[in-house]
Amino acid sequence: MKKIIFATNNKHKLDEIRKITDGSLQILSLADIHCNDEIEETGSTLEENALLKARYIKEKYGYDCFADDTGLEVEVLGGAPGVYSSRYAGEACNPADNMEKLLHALVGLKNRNARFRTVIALLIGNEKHFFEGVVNGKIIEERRGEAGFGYDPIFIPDGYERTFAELGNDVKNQISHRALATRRLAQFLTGQ
Ligand code: ITT
Repeated sequence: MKKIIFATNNKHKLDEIRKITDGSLQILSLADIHCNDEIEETGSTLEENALLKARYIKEKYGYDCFADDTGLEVEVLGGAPGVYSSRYAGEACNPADNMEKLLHALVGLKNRNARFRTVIALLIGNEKHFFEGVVNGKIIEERRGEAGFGYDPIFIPDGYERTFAELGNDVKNQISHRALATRRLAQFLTGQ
């Protein structure tokens, strides 16, 4: 069976792709290859960061590898927080701080358009491929819902009335930016 590394230790992301590829690939995490290195995300785009992580593993261990990065891009803020989504309110901030900063930046603004964008970089053999998943939606004015993580309580995907945090993980995992990008990757890998 084809063996490939997913440069993450996020169990939720691993479970998701294992479910989508349905046992047709052997997908190993960083923990599975005993890699405890902190791979710094120093790029200025999602593409750069995803590639940086995948390249680190490919160069150090020689395995085919893929990695992802995700950001929330708000139209009226020119795409911010984007690649800086996890540390929008500062290095030591938490999701509540990030949401508060974003809600504050949008006070009184009519244009609440935003999108979640996931980019996956795959290094396989001598080839490099990118896969993208996008979900368009709106930032509401206050937090709603408990499920999910990050900015989920303030984001309503287009076509829905509830936030990702209210919709819950089952619905979110069907329609999310990460699920879309992951399905594109899985299609490519299982078709090879
Ligand atoms: P890694 O260890 O895999 O890098 P991470 O927490 O950095 O995990 P991402 O790069 O995927 O996660 O995402 C960066 C930030 O974007 C994340 O910390 C959240 O604030 C936000 N984010 C990403 N995906 C999200 C989602 O599905 N819902 C809400 N917020 C999300």
